[in-house]
Amino acid sequence: HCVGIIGAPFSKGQKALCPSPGCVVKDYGNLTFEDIPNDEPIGRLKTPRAVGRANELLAGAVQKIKSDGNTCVMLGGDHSLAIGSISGHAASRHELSVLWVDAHADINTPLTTPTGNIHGQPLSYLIHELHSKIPIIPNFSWLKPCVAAKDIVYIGLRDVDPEEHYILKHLGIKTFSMTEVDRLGIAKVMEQTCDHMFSKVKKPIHLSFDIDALDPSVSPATGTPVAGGLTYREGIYITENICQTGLLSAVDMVEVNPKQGKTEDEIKSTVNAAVDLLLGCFGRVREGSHEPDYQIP
Ligand code: DIR
Ligand code: MN
Ligand code: MN
Ligand code: MN
Repeated sequence: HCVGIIGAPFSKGQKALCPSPGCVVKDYGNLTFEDIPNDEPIGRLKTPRAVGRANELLAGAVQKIKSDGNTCVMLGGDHSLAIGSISGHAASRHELSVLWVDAHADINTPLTTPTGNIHGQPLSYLIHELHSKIPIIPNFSWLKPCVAAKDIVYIGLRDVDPEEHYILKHLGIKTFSMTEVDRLGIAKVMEQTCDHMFSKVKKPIHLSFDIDALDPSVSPATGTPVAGGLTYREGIYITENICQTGLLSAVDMVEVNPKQGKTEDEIKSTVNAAVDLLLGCFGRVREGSHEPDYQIP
């Protein structure tokens, strides 16, 4: 099978990486997002038209990669891009499981958002159960909710707004905050994540990985770092484990932002972590590996 990579250098809702895993990689290039003049806020929502248009473009690109039969890797860009990535993925697959690895819940609605930033809202636009809470927004008319609350699992939460916390509880969404990671350890968290995702039918998995899920000591070059995050090893364990399910169908790697790095080392560490997480998604294992036909010379 082949991995299709799409670059989405877009940051209005809040670098291209080149992994070389043991699989075929097809580069679908970078999307170009035109500027939208006079993109005035609507209520608190910032740059809604640009975000809507960018996600419409991205949804089409992801749908194409999936219809080509490839696993899709979307390199962001901020997490508002999950709106297009998950929509495009869902358009070619009946139902998805979404694993959201993030310090934040990103489930504010346009009415609950404290900041107006759409990177804090993508899940509310995507979840069937919240459909009635989403107002009409210009350039979002193409969007239809496509995931069920029961098909979402979070790992890494540690900065959740009160309104978001209510929504998570109200919809009964499965969450493993950093408290559960501390209590259970990452191996049990992944066991329970898989139990939850595979309780009925085995749906394709959409992994939406916000690099700020990792501790800022590992990935400082990101817009909204939060102390007390996943270690590098916990992050890699998540990706190795998801790879093993054989159901990984699309990955977002988002909020990697070299411009937020204070030093070259901060940027390197962040990008390096993102690359290693992606390699984990596509079969790199820490025990090492070899070709099936290898012989000792
Ligand atoms: C906050 C912060 N909950 C918001 N969210 C962030 O803006 O909705 N998401 N930083 O990445
Ligand atoms: Mn996020
Ligand atoms: Mn985040
Ligand atoms: Mn974000």
